[in-house]
Amino acid sequence: MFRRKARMKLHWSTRSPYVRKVMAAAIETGLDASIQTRLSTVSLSTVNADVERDNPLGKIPTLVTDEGVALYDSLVICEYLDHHSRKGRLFPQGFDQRLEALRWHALGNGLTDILILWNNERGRDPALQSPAHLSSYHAKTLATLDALEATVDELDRREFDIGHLGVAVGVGHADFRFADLQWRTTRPRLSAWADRMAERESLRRTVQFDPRLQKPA
Ligand SMILES: N[C@@H](CCC(=O)N[C@@H](CS)C(=O)NCC(=O)O)C(=O)O
Repeated sequence: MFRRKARMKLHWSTRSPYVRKVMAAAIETGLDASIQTRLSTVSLSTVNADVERDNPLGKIPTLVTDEGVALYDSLVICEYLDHHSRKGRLFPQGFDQRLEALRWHALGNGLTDILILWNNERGRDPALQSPAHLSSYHAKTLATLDALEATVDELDRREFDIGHLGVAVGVGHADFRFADLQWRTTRPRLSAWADRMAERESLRRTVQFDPRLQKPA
């Protein structure tokens, strides 16, 4: 059969949780084969000129569509893919359902944001690290994981959407960068839910890895 030529370009890396979310959304929506990934290394303290040409924010993921339009951030890209989907629906149509999905996504994505900031802070020269920032990131991470432990059954009752993806990527990033946190030991419901999510094809095929430290399983 004819295969659609891969024409969309995605600034991508194996380490980024936001990229993971977009690639998982591409798999969920059946559009992954239409995306050409381009390894783009970014950090808060450097500028990647190649990424900046497509996105002045210099962030990944950035998707350049068939028409040459650059899209960011990850949630916008997910909605674009969902709109062109031949398969699932990640963004519910009705307002109430959509708002609920976006709220769950915001919680999971907010967790990801905090973990990224925390990992950046603790990766700085110890003399420059701010104890106040480190302890605030720690406290907010634990509070978010506790809130998810208390409410994940509600999420579990919903049909899979962008909310599940946002939360699964957030807790996945905690596993990836903060194994030392051992968040699972006191949060059995969230841990079991995360394990079930991780079996989903889109999440199985997008497990993060750091090529400097490890090879994919
Ligand atoms: N809100 C953005 C966050 C993207 C983001 O911060 N990506 C990181 C990589 S994981 C990045 O590009 N960092 C470089 C920078 O912030 O300059 C999204 O959802 O796409």
